[in-house]
Amino acid sequence: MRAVLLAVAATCASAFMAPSPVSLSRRPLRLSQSRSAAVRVPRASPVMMANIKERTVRAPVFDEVCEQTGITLTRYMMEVSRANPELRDLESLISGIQQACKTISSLVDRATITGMVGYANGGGSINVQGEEQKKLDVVTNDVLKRALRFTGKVGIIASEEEDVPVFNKDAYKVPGGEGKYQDVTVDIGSKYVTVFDPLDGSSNVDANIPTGTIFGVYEEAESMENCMVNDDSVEGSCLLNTLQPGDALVASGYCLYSSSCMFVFTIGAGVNGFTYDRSIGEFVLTHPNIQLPKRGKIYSMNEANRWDWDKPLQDYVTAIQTGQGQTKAKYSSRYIGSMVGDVHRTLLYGGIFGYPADKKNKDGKLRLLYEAAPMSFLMEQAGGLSLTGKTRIMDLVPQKVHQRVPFLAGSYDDVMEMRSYYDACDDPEIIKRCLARLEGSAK
Ligand code: AFP
Repeated sequence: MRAVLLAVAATCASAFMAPSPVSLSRRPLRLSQSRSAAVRVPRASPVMMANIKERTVRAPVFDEVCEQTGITLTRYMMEVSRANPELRDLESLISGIQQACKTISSLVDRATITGMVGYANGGGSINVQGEEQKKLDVVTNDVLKRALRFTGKVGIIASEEEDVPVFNKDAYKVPGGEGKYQDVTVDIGSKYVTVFDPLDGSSNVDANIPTGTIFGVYEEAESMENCMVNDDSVEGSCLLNTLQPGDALVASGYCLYSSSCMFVFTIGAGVNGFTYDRSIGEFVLTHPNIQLPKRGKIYSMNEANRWDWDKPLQDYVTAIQTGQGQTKAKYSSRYIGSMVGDVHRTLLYGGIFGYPADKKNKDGKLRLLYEAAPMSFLMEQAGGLSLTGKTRIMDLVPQKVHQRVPFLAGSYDDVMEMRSYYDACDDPEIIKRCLARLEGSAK
């Protein structure tokens, strides 16, 4: 088990001291080894922390490749489970997610033909975050829930479109069975907790702009038996099992619905990208071992919020726009407004993408559990870095399912350069926010 509490406490400590060097290892990634007495540790339960393990995942080996199909995602996962028997159950889980992605890809493709555009229920369907749900938000959530249920490996799900984490109770109802539940739903002893945003960027979908599904997979914690169907304590126990830090992720990834459909994911042994080949109905490995360039020339943020950003971030962006940053290059700007698309471009081209804190949204917009943490795992696995501004996102223990967090991620050197502006800043308000997040008192 990792001494993550020390790490999380340390990352903010350097708000009070000179910046320290960062070294990249698989995990844990430490931003600073020093600890300030002024920093208290977050309120983390044993359940939250129990699943942070040092894992050694063996990358699959492919002795022979079919010329017609290449390496499919299905075969990739077969080889993963051959090389790592302890990850056997992940094979069916990823298979369920890839199946859901194919279905969602088709739903998104055909939305204007089938009438699946616009708001759910003709408008007025609001999710727990106060956002109006699109028809596709509702349908894609259902598709993923069912696909995960069919794997038999997923106990709890937490979704952007669900108010609280659930044992997927509704999904277990027998169709037409008047509220009856199916008997065999989850294999005992092989349950995972899955978090997801079924259709991120859905406000863009009617305009044919890229969207995506984001997912993260955690191992169940020991106390999971309490989180059973028809158990009164279901909610509290499910919640406890779901609030795990990014460092406990077993797998994470996204599916991008764009000019082609891509499945990009990590199981902690690098990042691999698969493109959907509709002619054979399979995702095929097209982007093996994605490595983020150490530096990029692109920044990607919603600049309409610029005047409300933290001063250090404003100064950093001004520097890279005007060629006064560390590289002396003038950076270019790209912003889709769909996180999966913006992260995908950043993974391939480098640079920095973010949704930072601003005066109105002190914790930014993106959600820690099912957006920021899974994407941070990918960024780090591809050699990049992902911070709130100062703090490593993978260290943060979520206090709420839909908790928001500032997110600034991408090329290692670019993100470190951005951080140096925060390191040099002694604004008490920024330091207070940083500490609150680490202590777990942030909303
Ligand atoms: P929607 O899912 O409501 O379209 O929001 C998308 C998103 O959460 C994320 O994908 C984007 O990075 C971010 O919002 C864009 O937000 P702004 O429109 O405020 O720039």
